Amino acid sequence: MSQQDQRDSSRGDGDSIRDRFLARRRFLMLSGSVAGVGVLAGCGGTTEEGTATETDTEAPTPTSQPEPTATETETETETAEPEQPSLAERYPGLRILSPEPENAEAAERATYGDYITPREEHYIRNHYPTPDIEESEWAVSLTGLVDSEIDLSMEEIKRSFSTESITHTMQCAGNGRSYFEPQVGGNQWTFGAVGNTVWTGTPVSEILEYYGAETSDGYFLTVMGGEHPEGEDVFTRSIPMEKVMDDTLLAYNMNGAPLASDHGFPVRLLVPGWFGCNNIKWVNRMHVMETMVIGDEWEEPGAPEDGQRTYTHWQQYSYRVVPEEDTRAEHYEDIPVYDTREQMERTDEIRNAYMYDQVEKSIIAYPGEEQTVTPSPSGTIEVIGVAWAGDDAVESVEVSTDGGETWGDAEFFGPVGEATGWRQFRYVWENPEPGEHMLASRATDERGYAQPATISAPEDQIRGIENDMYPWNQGGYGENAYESLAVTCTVEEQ
Ligand SMILES: Nc1nc2c(c(=O)[nH]1)N[C@H]1C(S)=C(S)[C@@H](COP(=O)(O)O)O[C@H]1N2
Ligand SMILES: [Mo]
Repeated sequence: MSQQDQRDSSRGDGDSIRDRFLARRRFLMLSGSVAGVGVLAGCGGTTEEGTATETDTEAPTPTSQPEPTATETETETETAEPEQPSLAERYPGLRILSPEPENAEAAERATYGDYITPREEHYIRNHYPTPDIEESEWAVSLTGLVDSEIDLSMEEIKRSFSTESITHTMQCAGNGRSYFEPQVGGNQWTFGAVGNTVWTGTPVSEILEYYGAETSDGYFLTVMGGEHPEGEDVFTRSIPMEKVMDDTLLAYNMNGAPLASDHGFPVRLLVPGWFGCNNIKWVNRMHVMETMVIGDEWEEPGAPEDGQRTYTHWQQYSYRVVPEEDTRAEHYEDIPVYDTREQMERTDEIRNAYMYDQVEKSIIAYPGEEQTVTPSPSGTIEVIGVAWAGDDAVESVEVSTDGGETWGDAEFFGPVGEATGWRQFRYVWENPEPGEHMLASRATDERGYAQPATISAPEDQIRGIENDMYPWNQGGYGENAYESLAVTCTVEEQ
């Protein structure tokens, strides 16, 4: 069955939830009571039917939009939409990289002094404008290797299955990209595209089991976002079934509150411990399959123009460790190991690692960059920060107060949650000398993998972490060298 046929068959039955939504929407339209109906989705992930359609005038406009129907235009002019506060007004703790699409990171290192990152300080990474979605109109379709293809309403997702919470350190794979030399393209994230929050939602495993999906190891759940403007690649990731069945959620709640639109309202995928890109926002389709999305079948259907990669772009071309010498990443149907660090150890089998499970990393929150600090009455300075290693636990953190020459052990403090949330650390710096110092932190995970010192040069052409160097790569992904996050501070005379 081709992908197109599968989509068509998922729309075929006369009384699907989607049909009921359409009927209700039509009714509301006719009765004139529809006000700012959000994106009409649950459309089996098609690109032919508009997704990011009705945005108000203040909201970012997609680069290309489907023609609005007469009815929609009338409805829009009749309804005065309330003005949306700007990104900066909504998130005072963020440094804005681009207002449209919204990209912003934590502005201060002080964000990394707390266990839970408040919403106002959690980074935002969008490839396309944030869609304006009406929860009651939204559906997530389940297609592919399942007993019956269906559309799930938000009500069913929330109420028909169990509810679970998990702490997850989410980091954009591009965090630290600005430290690559020579510079690579894309948003120049420094340290701030990472945050630790509590996510609540439905275990995807329960949904898959209930609808008779193929859930054996080796299969994939390909998950798609519904916000791409017409003609743009669908934000799609293929998540290995082992991980899906282990702890992946369809999350609708962040830090105990409903998701903000920017973070994926009404529902996003939450892949604990894995790089941000896997955590698809505004999910509208989940497709069970034997391989990752790859090849023509996933590029042509629905591709409005030549050169469009539709479903494969964000899985196969982007989010890969591509050294200077490669023209592009090698595409695979499956790989023998998913952990990103382990992929980078097996570069004979996996030429360009995929950004899945996050690599070990840490950041100092205090003292901050260029900060002048005064020792305590007993003559010490407490260095604090956080460390994480994807879905592996952090084993230890060391701190250097002389730019990496010598190291001392830090100790953990603060709440202990799942391994997928970060750990807070403190290091008591005894008898700091007045003057300037360079501080660094180095995390080691439970498998013994430690942060390297530096980023390699492109000429090194390395594909994994070698000789204490993180591989320079064309996309600037996965950076975790401790020197790039070192802070310079000045100790004052007591
Ligand atoms: N549909 C969709 N999902 C998406 C993205 C996107 O652009 N579209 N960006 C991804 C990337 S690259 C990251 S790092 C995280 C960011 O999540 P946040 O904005 O909630 O921090 O969302 C991921 N999910
Ligand atoms: Mo990202």
